[in-house]
Amino acid sequence: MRPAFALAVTALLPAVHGALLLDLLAAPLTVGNTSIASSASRSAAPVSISTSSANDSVSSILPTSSVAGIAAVPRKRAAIPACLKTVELSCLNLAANCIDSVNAGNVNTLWSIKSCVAAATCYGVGDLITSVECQTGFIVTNAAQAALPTSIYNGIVMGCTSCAITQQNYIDFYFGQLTAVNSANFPSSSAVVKAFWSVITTWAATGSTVPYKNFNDWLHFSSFPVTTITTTMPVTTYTQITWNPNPAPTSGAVSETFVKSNTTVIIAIPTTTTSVVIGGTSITLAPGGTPINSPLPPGISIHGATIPTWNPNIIPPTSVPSVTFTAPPSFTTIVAVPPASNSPPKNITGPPGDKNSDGNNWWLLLFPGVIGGLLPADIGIPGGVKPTAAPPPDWTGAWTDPDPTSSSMHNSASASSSASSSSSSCPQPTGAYSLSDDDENSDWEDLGSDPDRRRSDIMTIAARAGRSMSLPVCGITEKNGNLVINPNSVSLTTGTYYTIGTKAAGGTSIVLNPIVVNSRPVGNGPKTVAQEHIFEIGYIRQFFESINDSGRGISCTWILNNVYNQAGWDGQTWALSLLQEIDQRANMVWVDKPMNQGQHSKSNVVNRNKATAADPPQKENMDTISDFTTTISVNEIQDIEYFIRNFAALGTYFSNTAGIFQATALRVQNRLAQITPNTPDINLPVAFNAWLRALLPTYPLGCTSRANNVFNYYHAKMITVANQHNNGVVPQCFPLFPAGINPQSFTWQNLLPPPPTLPPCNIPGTQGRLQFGFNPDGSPEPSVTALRVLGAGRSDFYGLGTGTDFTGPHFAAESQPGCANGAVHVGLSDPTTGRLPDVFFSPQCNGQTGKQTVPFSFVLNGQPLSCSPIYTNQAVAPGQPVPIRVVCAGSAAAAATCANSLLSSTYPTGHLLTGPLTFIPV
Ligand SMILES: *[C@@H]1O[C@H](CO)[C@@H](O)[C@H](O)[C@H]1NC(C)=O
Ligand SMILES: *[C@@H]1O[C@H](CO)[C@@H](O)[C@H](O)[C@H]1NC(C)=O
Ligand SMILES: *[C@@H]1O[C@H](CO)[C@@H](O)[C@H](O)[C@H]1NC(C)=O
Ligand SMILES: *[C@@H]1O[C@H](CO)[C@@H](O)[C@H](O)[C@H]1NC(C)=O
Ligand SMILES: CC(=O)N[C@H]1CO[C@H](CO)[C@@H](O)[C@@H]1O
Repeated sequence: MRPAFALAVTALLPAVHGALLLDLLAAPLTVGNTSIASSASRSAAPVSISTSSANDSVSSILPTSSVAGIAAVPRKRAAIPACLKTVELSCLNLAANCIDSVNAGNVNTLWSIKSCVAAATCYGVGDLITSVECQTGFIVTNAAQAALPTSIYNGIVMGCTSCAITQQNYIDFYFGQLTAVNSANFPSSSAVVKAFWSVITTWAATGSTVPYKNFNDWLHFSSFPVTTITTTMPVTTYTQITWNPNPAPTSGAVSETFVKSNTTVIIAIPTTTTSVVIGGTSITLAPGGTPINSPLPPGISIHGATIPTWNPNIIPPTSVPSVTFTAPPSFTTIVAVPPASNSPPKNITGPPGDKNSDGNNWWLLLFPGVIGGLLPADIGIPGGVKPTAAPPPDWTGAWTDPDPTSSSMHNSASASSSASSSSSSCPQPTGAYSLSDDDENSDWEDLGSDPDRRRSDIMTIAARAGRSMSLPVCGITEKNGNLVINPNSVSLTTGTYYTIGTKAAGGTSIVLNPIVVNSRPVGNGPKTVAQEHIFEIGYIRQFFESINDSGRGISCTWILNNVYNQAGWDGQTWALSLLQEIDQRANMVWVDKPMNQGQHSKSNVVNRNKATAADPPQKENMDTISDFTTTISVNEIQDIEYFIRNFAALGTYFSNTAGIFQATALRVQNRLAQITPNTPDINLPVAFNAWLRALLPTYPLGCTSRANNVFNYYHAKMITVANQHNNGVVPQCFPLFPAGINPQSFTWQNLLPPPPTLPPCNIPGTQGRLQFGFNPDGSPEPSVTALRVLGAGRSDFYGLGTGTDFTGPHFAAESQPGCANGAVHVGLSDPTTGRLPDVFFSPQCNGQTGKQTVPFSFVLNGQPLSCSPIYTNQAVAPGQPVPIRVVCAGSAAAAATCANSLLSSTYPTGHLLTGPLTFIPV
């Protein structure tokens, strides 16, 4: 070993002023006119991101009138129980009324809503805002809230504007608000309310009373929202109960008397299924004596039997301490269940004007949580079960639904559902397509990602630039204000429009046509055609979530330090570069909404939701089909058929856009290949390709099984509706119903970019030294300074250099003066001082992974080089390391010829090093 002669690669860089290429010393600075390679072949040049012109998406981004079918537009609706914390019940009623009352227009003027002010005092300001956020999906902050209006303050202090709030003022206000919201629960004692007030006076520290300024401060600063919970309105579930409308003998009766004109038949109450003949007519009786299978024949009566009455009440969830009652548009009351069988029932009053079928607007809640009396028809109980009636099995003849509203209850919010068409001819499909999203797809990217247009509802809170990308598992969220946002608005104008034709054309076709258009097509009407990213922005999130899982152990710290917060070759973060690789016109098409990401069928496949036969895509909308005649139902059925046809064509859509998907995935993969992490924990482009290779095979079956599930569910629903309302007949107006579908599949392999052929060992981020070979005395000749394996943006080789990434000094080549045989000189070059052809690094891993001491090749223009390093024996100064000049060529013989000629002409006291170039990780 001769450590004194070992080479300090980087140490020499500054010493050789202006050098472009260092062997370990000195290539003259201006190497110009090299014959090695075309300088255009430099693959490591920063990639400029082409963006569309900044103004062409404006029209599609401005908030416009309400957009049918965009689920994120919050609707005014009754309080969602899951958005409320558990708290004293009078307070809970105030909080429920408050969040009932919030909408897009008043989300930043909460303190202009009296019930919100009252609720804040008992529920906490921050927790109330959290509940508002949960209810509305808005981002809400204390700071954005307008001041408490003096009109409300005046009401609290009984008109004495300059007075501070006294405890008695507060108690009066609190009880006044409970009365105003029609609370079913009041505090058990005034001590409860005094305790609420005491918390406020302690905070304000203004004595026993609190002036306006301090109370207003309390509303703004006393506490802040905690992590937002988001939830969706629990859907009332429905249970079918078979309904036999025939009279039944009273309980305890021992005989049953049938009368038909002058004939009377008396039998003992049967204990088995029995037939009885009255005046020539046969009736079948169930055990207990109730006639079954068909209506009691005309002219026959059963003395003393009781005609059953249908109880349409929703059945509250069992074993709950309180029951929530809601009514559209904004009525919520939460009522404690009476604690014991001898407790008095709770008498609940519905919203003003609401009446049940007895003409009352009150009902009772009895122990242990059952309803007494009749609920008005529009009252809902979240988590409750709504019974619907169905004819008993084997029933023939007339059957009347005892509660015809129940099967159309699902439409409860739309009061206009009674517009009916009495025409017996088939209703023509209308142009509008208006199925709403499946809830699971609506906010799948934390309000970022792939929306056709930005969410206009958010813009009242914070104006936003282009599309964005989140990674909630690592805290990259809208709420945290650190979404990755494309500053450029990218909008498709001229592009391909994929469509199976309009809904109005009807029919059963699932032929997908690509049509080139110059701007957003009309499709099925305004806002029914979206510009979609074929390769979704959300895949970046899915990929990083997958490598952040416990199995792989890549931490958020790693992901943030090396990707999300790390500047890349062009100075912007890698995360933004990845977003911009996707958010490009080349990756966008026009497509009808039913096919679109963020809306319908493709979302279900990409998000891997709605995957079962019992819960197929658009289940909630299909559940609302209630008849074959009302305009609402007919339009809905036609929408469903159109949706199913689009779903059946989804495989073809994937297939036709596979090239776009693959090219975009490849851009992402190559961009990941540019990254040099601080530590070599994962090979990003390789992991990305493997992740896609595991994901994409789920897509073909994801398309066909969901399409079949949704059709089958639709088919069954249509039969149910026919049995209930149309004597079992589905009108021949819905062509897909009898025709069925044959969903299309596709070849997932066409979407997958070629896997990188990168060496499996010594991946980017690995540090180490070189060993140039052996001296004649057998001693190895290593480099002194550590080098780093670099992501070079290629799918085949890495870079090797001394910087933190490939924009820093790394190996490059120039022609070797004095050698006519095409040999090159390989050394370190700083790309910022000049451009030379890159030399890449190819360790011979022999199947091994991790850090490995292995031979390697330098690679130029895709060809491995043979090298013949020269120990020059010419230190720049006494005591300094001796430079090694690495001479390489396409063959070992050519390299040796050149090296020997240099040795005799330039380095007479030097010698050649023999043996392989070896990389030694540290
Ligand atoms: C490169 O070659 C061109 C013509 O071949 C010559 O004019 C120029 O001076 C050369 N530059 C250097 C740095 O040798
Ligand atoms: C967009 O910008 C171009 C050039 O700046 C201009 O000609 C065009 O009218 C603009 N389009 C819109 C919709 O403003
Ligand atoms: C019952 O009335 C029918 C005619 O309605 C008659 O033919 C029959 O004889 C009557 N039977 C008795 C027992 O009176
Ligand atoms: C419930 O209250 C209403 C008035 O709010 C009253 O008319 C009704 O009789 C009460 N019902 C019972 C059972 O107490
Ligand atoms: C889903 C998952 O495993 N997430 C992990 C991501 O990494 C952080 C640590 O940085 C973990 O806390 C998360 O659990």
